[in-house]
Amino acid sequence: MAAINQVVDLSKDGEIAVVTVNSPPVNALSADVRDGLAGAFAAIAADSAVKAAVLACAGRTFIAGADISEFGKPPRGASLPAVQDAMESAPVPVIAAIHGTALGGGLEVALCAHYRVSDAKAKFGLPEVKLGLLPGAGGTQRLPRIVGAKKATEMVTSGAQMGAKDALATGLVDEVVDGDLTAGAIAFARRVVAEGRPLKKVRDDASKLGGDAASLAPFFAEFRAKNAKAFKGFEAPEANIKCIEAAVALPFDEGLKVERTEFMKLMTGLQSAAQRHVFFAERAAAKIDGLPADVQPLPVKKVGVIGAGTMGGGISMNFLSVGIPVTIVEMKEEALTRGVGIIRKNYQNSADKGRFPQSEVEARMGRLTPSLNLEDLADCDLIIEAVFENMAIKKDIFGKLDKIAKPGAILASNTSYLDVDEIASATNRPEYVLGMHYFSPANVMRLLEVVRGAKTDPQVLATAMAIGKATGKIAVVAGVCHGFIGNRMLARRQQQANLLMLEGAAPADIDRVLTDFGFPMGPFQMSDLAGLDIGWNAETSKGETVRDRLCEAGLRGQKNGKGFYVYDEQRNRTPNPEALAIIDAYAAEKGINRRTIDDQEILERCLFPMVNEGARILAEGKAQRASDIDIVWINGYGWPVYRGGPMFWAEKDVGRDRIIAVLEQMGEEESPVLKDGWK
Ligand code: TC6
Repeated sequence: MAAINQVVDLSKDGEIAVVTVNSPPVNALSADVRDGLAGAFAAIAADSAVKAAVLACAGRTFIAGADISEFGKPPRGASLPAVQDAMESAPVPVIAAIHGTALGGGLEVALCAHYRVSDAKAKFGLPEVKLGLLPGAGGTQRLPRIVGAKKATEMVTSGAQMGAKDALATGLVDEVVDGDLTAGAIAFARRVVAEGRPLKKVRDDASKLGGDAASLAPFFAEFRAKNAKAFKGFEAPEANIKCIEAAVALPFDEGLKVERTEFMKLMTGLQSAAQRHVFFAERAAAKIDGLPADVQPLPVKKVGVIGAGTMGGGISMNFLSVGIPVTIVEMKEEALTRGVGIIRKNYQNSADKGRFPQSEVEARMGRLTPSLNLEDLADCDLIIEAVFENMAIKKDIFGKLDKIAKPGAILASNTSYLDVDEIASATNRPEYVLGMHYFSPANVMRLLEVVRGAKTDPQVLATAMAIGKATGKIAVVAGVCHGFIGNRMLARRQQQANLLMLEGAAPADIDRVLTDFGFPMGPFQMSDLAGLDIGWNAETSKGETVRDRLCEAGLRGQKNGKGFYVYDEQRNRTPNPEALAIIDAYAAEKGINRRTIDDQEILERCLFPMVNEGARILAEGKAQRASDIDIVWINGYGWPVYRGGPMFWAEKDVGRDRIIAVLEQMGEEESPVLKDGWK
């Protein structure tokens, strides 16, 4: 085997050349890989003994895309189009041998081979839209020429992957190989040569597009309308659709020009920068600062959950769904039966929607052991407490658990605000105690704040992070402080929203400004959804806050159809005049001078203090890195992913100077980290 460079090899099996990319972890198309491929295909073109070439990859996957870490940097090495051209116009047939995931630029390279073969597990996709981009290396022009414009539109706007079976059916691959893939690809290449099959170029065949511009126009219109809600705020889906329209309407090279123009617009825009930031931020979040490299997570084979309410039930489902048995404990039979019933109902709903077969509902429920006895948690490796937010109750439970749980078992609290160190102090094993803060609904929301106590053992922390990942969560490490990362910042937004409301902004306007920004819901819609009376007590209510007065007037939110809004049977909402009158009267009584407040002030006052709080969290070391804060807000609170999270937005969109200026006007002291910046 001859090395073209350190990441690409060229070898020969008789008259068949084999080009192998070996660039861990995912064979991304870095400058070195592009240079290596360019060198290999130049050598192949110059070697008259070569009759066909196979392009394969070593390691876990075929090329998984362009190297995202190179984006935005000065170009280096051979260009991707040059590499693709060298393959497509090679004098001999080129066969791509695909395993793992052929994604983005990886699939676009494979589409320049004359034939494609794969193993049975291979997956294919153009996920650029998730990075705020479009497949800018011909993917929007070549893919529809194989799978049809309709299927291609779905794939490029969702980033969804296609399995080998469908790839074979659509002609995206020519053969699915059993056994050794490279050997199978070489055998395939020999057949192509022996049969004198043509050098098929995807670009030349428009027969599978599935229609022309006129006949497909209704499809595109419908597709846009159907997905308007999902695409709201994002620039990339529309740009992707435009390119597929160009593939249908224009000759190949003209279509490529449209693709290039649209790609460059996205690539130089803020949305893609934000979404690329999120890609790396998600992966960075899994890394724990200061953890010895050799720390291995402890095995978690059985989980205990205390509390069968909404949180406890949702938390249990995460484990049951991935095959881990759960013992769920409640105090009263009735609450236990109700909680278990809700878990079954949720699974049944999923089965009814066709997400998995009925047998899976039974398999998952079969892993659940309901109990009224804490002692039944004695053999659990991880026990998560999800009861009422009350320190005395939690300490009592942890004291008991300490005696019941086996040595080495991890004791976690799902508290959203309370001091995890104080909870740990109720045990003789504080090193085995931490917070695992889930977000409701806990079986759906991806965020998990893992709260590291002062004494939490590194291995225990690593275990909580690993089990979070294994159950499909994005886990972020937080330090002990009131509300941890997410709720601590949310409190600042809520505080400003309440002040704005008293100073004259209508709740519906505050909600509108935040939903226009990209949040799925504003703070007052959220209060109505959660219930205005959460944590409110009729007996002790003294009418001191607007919330007290709304509750005293019988306004409870969505549950009784009236809160800040009134709701009809379809849950359509309109501002509630009764609530507005209560707010007016309250403000008058407090002597607040009400005024008209513009949208910019609403937005800045709601979000800038949050950013400041994020900076304080960083200064105190309660978050490991600014990007972790972004991940918390995107995955737990609906921050729009195309704005990259609050810290990214502050730094790259608004600018820290503007934030500092507004905070100063508001009379709020800025964190020094906000002044100095963060990494
Ligand atoms: C494109 O192709 C555009 C073309 C337009 C033409 C110009 N680049 O996810 P994992 C790193 S856009 C650089 O944990 P898995 C990742 O950061 C691209 N680095 O592994 C991590 O590094 P760390 C279209 C990348 O097995 C490590 O690899 N392609 C890239 O769970 C392991 O990653 C995509 O969007 C990359 N392209 O999943 C595919 N990909 O260890 C994006 C990964 O230092 N990638 N890394 O933290 C994926 O979806 C997944 O990584 C996976 C493997 C399914 C390939």
